[in-house]
Amino acid sequence: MHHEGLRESDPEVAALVAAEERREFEKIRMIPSENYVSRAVLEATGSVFTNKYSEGYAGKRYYEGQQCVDPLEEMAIARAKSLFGADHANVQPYSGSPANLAVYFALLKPNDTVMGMALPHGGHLTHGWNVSITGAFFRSVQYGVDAATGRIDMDQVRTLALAERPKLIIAGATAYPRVIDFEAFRRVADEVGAHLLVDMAHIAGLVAGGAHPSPVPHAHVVSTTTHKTLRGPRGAMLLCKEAMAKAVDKAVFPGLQGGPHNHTTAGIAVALREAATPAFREYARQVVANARALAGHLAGCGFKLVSGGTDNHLILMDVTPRGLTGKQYAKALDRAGLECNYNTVPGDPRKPFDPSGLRMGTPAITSRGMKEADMATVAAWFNRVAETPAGAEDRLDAIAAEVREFTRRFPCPGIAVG
Ligand code: DSN
Repeated sequence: MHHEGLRESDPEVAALVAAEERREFEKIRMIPSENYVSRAVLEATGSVFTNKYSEGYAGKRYYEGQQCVDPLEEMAIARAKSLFGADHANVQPYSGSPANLAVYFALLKPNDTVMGMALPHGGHLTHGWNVSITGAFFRSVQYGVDAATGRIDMDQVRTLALAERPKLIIAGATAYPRVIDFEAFRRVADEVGAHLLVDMAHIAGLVAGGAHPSPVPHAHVVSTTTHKTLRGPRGAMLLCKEAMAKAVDKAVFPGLQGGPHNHTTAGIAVALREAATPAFREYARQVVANARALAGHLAGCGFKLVSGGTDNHLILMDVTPRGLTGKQYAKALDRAGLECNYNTVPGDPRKPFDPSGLRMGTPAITSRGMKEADMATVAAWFNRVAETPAGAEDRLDAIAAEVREFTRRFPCPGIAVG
């Protein structure tokens, strides 16, 4: 973008925006929850809808002047329902954590039992982890992955559910590289009389593009952020059956939030339209194909992959067998132009702030047009960084220069750096 107004009125912020554009252009961005949005999504999100207050829902607002917001929000809702085959959609949650909290508020009383995936096994803070409000105000029991396979074991999930009788079961993950069997989760939920919430934030774009089975037919409520594989602005949505619509809407507003971020709603509407195109289906397929190819090359270089590979957009590796910690390796990679994040691995003996693992994914690099053949090049850099002795910054800088040269071939959606 050109940002003339910003450059004129606030050159300091303009300089940081320009520097971030260059950074995003020059790096191989592989944090699996990040992406590049289109120019259209950026423009809608940066629009005058940011000026407007709209507490309430279309036709029932607490402010006048909703002539444009009401049709905008209704359009976003209609597109969300159509894309995911949902009965009802709420596009107002500010982001994933408030969206999940709204579901707790809609379906539970304080101290009710919830059962989600443990954070160190790939779950999310809001799935009942102890430092989160969802672990503090509710009685939380947690399932994990099987130690030998690195996969969710539905027999273990069922046994825990039968023993603990949760009112809400949460399926979905932030660091799980395998397909999740939502139908099996619903069977367990039905057996114990629980509601099923599926948090599909990481895989929403894959679901929209047909590259991962959809949770929508199985879950009572589905939550998702809109800015990961779905390639929209930072925001969230809740999808549910008609029977839960009123409770979900009431929990979001007035239960948890004030006015919706209408500029975000505009960006979400644009992203949902983009996600309904054949080009997006191809994108979702390519994200998974790239992740599989990359996983194969990394395993070939001797990296230890949790669960042995991937079915989706992300890869989780235990890097300690290579004599590294996750943090040390992530920092070295970032210096070399490869942006990932350190992460716990299931059963990690190390602390979350300096864990054993590295998490990476292909959503952003696939948005730039990288294909399976490019994954061999990327994996070779991962290997070279792993082999670089601590302190050899010059060698990391040399890799960063190669990465900069390589990324020039792949334009970034929404960024006009050349
Ligand atoms: N923080 C997100 C992630 O990086 O996976 C999850 O919400």
